[in-house]
Amino acid sequence: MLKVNIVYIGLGSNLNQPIEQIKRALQTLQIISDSILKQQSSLYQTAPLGSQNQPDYINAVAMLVTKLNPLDLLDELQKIELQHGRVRTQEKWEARSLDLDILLYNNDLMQHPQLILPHPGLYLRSFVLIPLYECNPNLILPNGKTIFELTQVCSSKGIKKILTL
Ligand code: ROI
Repeated sequence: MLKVNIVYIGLGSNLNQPIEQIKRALQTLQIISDSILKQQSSLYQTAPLGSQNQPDYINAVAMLVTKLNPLDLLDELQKIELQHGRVRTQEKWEARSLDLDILLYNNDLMQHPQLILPHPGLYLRSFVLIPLYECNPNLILPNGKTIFELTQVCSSKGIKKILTL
Protein backbone atom coordinates (compact mmCIF):
# COMPACT_ATOMS: atom_id res chain seq x y z
CA MET A 1 0.00 0.00 0.00
CA LEU A 2 1.41 3.40 -1.00
CA LYS A 3 1.27 6.22 1.51
CA VAL A 4 -1.10 9.10 0.87
CA ASN A 5 0.61 12.47 0.83
CA ILE A 6 -0.81 15.95 1.26
CA VAL A 7 0.42 18.41 -1.31
CA TYR A 8 -0.20 22.10 -1.93
CA ILE A 9 0.27 23.42 -5.45
CA GLY A 10 0.63 27.08 -6.42
CA LEU A 11 -0.92 28.10 -9.73
CA GLY A 12 0.04 31.29 -11.56
CA SER A 13 -0.57 32.78 -14.99
CA ASN A 14 -0.24 36.19 -16.58
CA LEU A 15 -0.49 35.41 -20.30
CA ASN A 16 -3.11 34.18 -22.78
CA GLN A 17 -6.31 34.67 -20.75
CA PRO A 18 -4.94 33.92 -17.30
CA ILE A 19 -8.31 33.35 -15.61
CA GLU A 20 -9.16 30.68 -18.17
CA GLN A 21 -5.67 29.17 -17.82
CA ILE A 22 -6.11 28.77 -14.06
CA LYS A 23 -9.68 27.45 -14.32
CA ARG A 24 -8.59 24.89 -16.89
CA ALA A 25 -5.52 23.90 -14.86
CA LEU A 26 -7.70 23.32 -11.78
CA GLN A 27 -9.87 20.98 -13.86
CA THR A 28 -6.82 19.12 -15.11
CA LEU A 29 -5.50 18.73 -11.54
CA GLN A 30 -8.67 16.70 -10.89
CA ILE A 31 -7.53 13.96 -13.27
CA ILE A 32 -3.89 13.46 -12.26
CA SER A 33 -3.34 9.74 -11.69
CA ASP A 34 -3.31 8.38 -8.13
CA SER A 35 -4.38 11.79 -6.82
CA ILE A 36 -7.53 13.55 -5.62
CA LEU A 37 -8.07 17.31 -5.68
CA LYS A 38 -9.42 18.16 -2.20
CA GLN A 39 -9.42 21.96 -1.98
CA GLN A 40 -8.97 24.97 -4.18
CA SER A 41 -8.66 28.61 -3.21
CA SER A 42 -10.36 31.51 -4.90
CA LEU A 43 -8.59 33.15 -7.81
CA TYR A 44 -6.57 36.26 -6.92
CA GLN A 45 -5.33 39.04 -9.15
CA THR A 46 -1.82 39.95 -7.98
CA ALA A 47 0.76 42.57 -8.89
CA PRO A 48 3.85 40.98 -10.47
CA LEU A 49 6.83 40.16 -8.32
CA GLY A 50 9.96 40.76 -10.39
CA SER A 51 9.80 42.86 -13.53
CA GLN A 52 6.92 45.35 -13.32
CA ASN A 53 6.93 45.40 -17.09
CA GLN A 54 4.51 42.47 -17.34
CA PRO A 55 0.76 41.97 -16.78
CA ASP A 56 -0.76 41.24 -13.35
CA TYR A 57 -0.93 37.56 -12.44
CA ILE A 58 -3.83 35.35 -11.55
CA ASN A 59 -2.83 33.11 -8.63
CA ALA A 60 -4.51 30.29 -6.74
CA VAL A 61 -3.56 27.33 -4.55
CA ALA A 62 -4.87 23.77 -4.70
CA MET A 63 -4.60 20.95 -2.16
CA LEU A 64 -4.18 17.44 -3.48
CA VAL A 65 -3.81 14.07 -1.82
CA THR A 66 -1.56 11.89 -3.90
CA LYS A 67 0.23 8.56 -3.95
CA LEU A 68 2.76 9.93 -6.45
CA ASN A 69 6.24 10.70 -5.18
CA PRO A 70 7.38 14.35 -5.48
CA LEU A 71 9.32 13.91 -8.74
CA ASP A 72 6.54 11.93 -10.45
CA LEU A 73 4.08 14.61 -9.39
CA LEU A 74 6.42 17.30 -10.73
CA ASP A 75 6.48 15.42 -14.07
CA GLU A 76 2.68 15.46 -14.20
CA LEU A 77 2.60 19.19 -13.44
CA GLN A 78 5.19 19.97 -16.10
CA LYS A 79 3.12 18.03 -18.66
CA ILE A 80 0.13 20.19 -17.77
CA GLU A 81 2.24 23.37 -18.13
CA LEU A 82 3.27 22.24 -21.61
CA GLN A 83 -0.35 21.51 -22.57
CA HIS A 84 -1.03 25.13 -21.64
CA GLY A 85 1.60 26.37 -24.06
CA ARG A 86 4.24 27.11 -21.42
CA VAL A 87 7.60 27.76 -23.02
CA ARG A 88 10.47 27.26 -20.59
CA THR A 89 13.40 29.62 -21.13
CA GLN A 90 16.46 30.50 -19.07
CA GLU A 91 14.70 33.71 -18.03
CA LYS A 92 13.46 33.21 -14.44
CA TRP A 93 11.20 36.15 -13.73
CA GLU A 94 9.26 36.57 -16.96
CA ALA A 95 5.58 36.32 -17.94
CA ARG A 96 4.16 32.82 -18.36
CA SER A 97 0.94 31.16 -19.51
CA LEU A 98 0.97 28.68 -16.62
CA ASP A 99 3.19 27.97 -13.67
CA LEU A 100 2.46 25.01 -11.39
CA ASP A 101 4.71 24.84 -8.32
CA ILE A 102 4.78 22.22 -5.61
CA LEU A 103 4.71 24.43 -2.52
CA LEU A 104 4.56 21.71 0.12
CA TYR A 105 4.72 17.92 0.03
CA ASN A 106 3.62 16.86 3.51
CA ASN A 107 6.17 18.73 5.62
CA ASP A 108 9.05 17.15 3.70
CA LEU A 109 12.33 18.91 3.10
CA MET A 110 14.03 18.10 -0.20
CA GLN A 111 17.01 19.49 -2.10
CA HIS A 112 17.07 17.96 -5.56
CA PRO A 113 18.38 19.54 -8.79
CA GLN A 114 14.81 19.56 -10.12
CA LEU A 115 12.85 20.29 -6.96
CA ILE A 116 13.34 22.13 -3.68
CA LEU A 117 10.80 21.55 -0.89
CA PRO A 118 9.22 23.51 0.56
CA HIS A 119 9.15 25.93 -2.39
CA PRO A 120 11.90 28.52 -1.73
CA GLY A 121 9.49 31.45 -2.21
CA LEU A 122 6.78 30.04 0.04
CA TYR A 123 7.37 32.01 3.26
CA LEU A 124 7.78 35.37 1.55
CA ARG A 125 5.18 35.54 -1.19
CA SER A 126 1.80 36.88 -0.22
CA PHE A 127 0.32 35.72 -3.54
CA VAL A 128 1.04 32.18 -2.27
CA LEU A 129 0.39 32.61 1.48
CA ILE A 130 -3.04 34.24 1.17
CA PRO A 131 -4.60 31.54 -1.07
CA LEU A 132 -2.81 28.85 0.97
CA TYR A 133 -4.49 30.19 4.12
CA GLU A 134 -7.83 29.94 2.33
CA CYS A 135 -7.18 26.24 1.52
CA ASN A 136 -6.20 25.38 5.09
CA PRO A 137 -6.32 28.05 7.83
CA ASN A 138 -4.87 25.56 10.36
CA LEU A 139 -1.76 24.72 8.39
CA ILE A 140 1.61 24.57 10.18
CA LEU A 141 4.60 24.97 7.89
CA PRO A 142 7.90 23.07 7.99
CA ASN A 143 9.59 26.04 9.75
CA GLY A 144 7.13 25.63 12.65
CA LYS A 145 5.19 28.82 11.88
CA THR A 146 1.44 28.78 11.35
CA ILE A 147 -0.01 29.98 8.08
CA PHE A 148 -2.02 32.47 10.15
CA GLU A 149 1.17 34.09 11.56
CA LEU A 150 2.69 34.31 8.10
CA THR A 151 -0.36 35.93 6.56
CA GLN A 152 -0.36 38.48 9.41
CA VAL A 153 3.15 39.66 8.53
CA CYS A 154 2.87 39.52 4.74
CA SER A 155 1.49 42.47 2.83
CA SER A 156 -1.84 42.06 1.07
CA LYS A 157 -1.08 45.11 -1.05
CA GLY A 158 -1.64 44.43 -4.75
CA ILE A 159 -3.68 41.27 -4.05
CA LYS A 160 -7.36 41.17 -4.91
CA LYS A 161 -9.72 38.19 -4.68
CA ILE A 162 -11.57 38.11 -7.99
CA LEU A 163 -13.35 34.77 -8.28
CA THR A 164 -14.48 31.93 -6.03
CA LEU A 165 -15.23 28.76 -7.98
N1 ROI B 1 4.34 37.45 -9.46
C1 ROI B 1 3.08 37.16 -9.07
N2 ROI B 1 2.31 38.13 -8.58
N3 ROI B 1 2.55 35.92 -9.18
C2 ROI B 1 3.29 34.88 -9.69
O1 ROI B 1 2.78 33.75 -9.77
C3 ROI B 1 4.61 35.13 -10.08
N4 ROI B 1 5.41 34.14 -10.57
C4 ROI B 1 6.66 34.37 -10.92
C5 ROI B 1 7.33 35.71 -10.74
C6 ROI B 1 7.96 36.13 -12.06
C7 ROI B 1 8.38 35.56 -9.66
N5 ROI B 1 6.38 36.73 -10.33
C8 ROI B 1 5.12 36.45 -9.96
O2 ROI B 1 7.40 33.35 -11.36
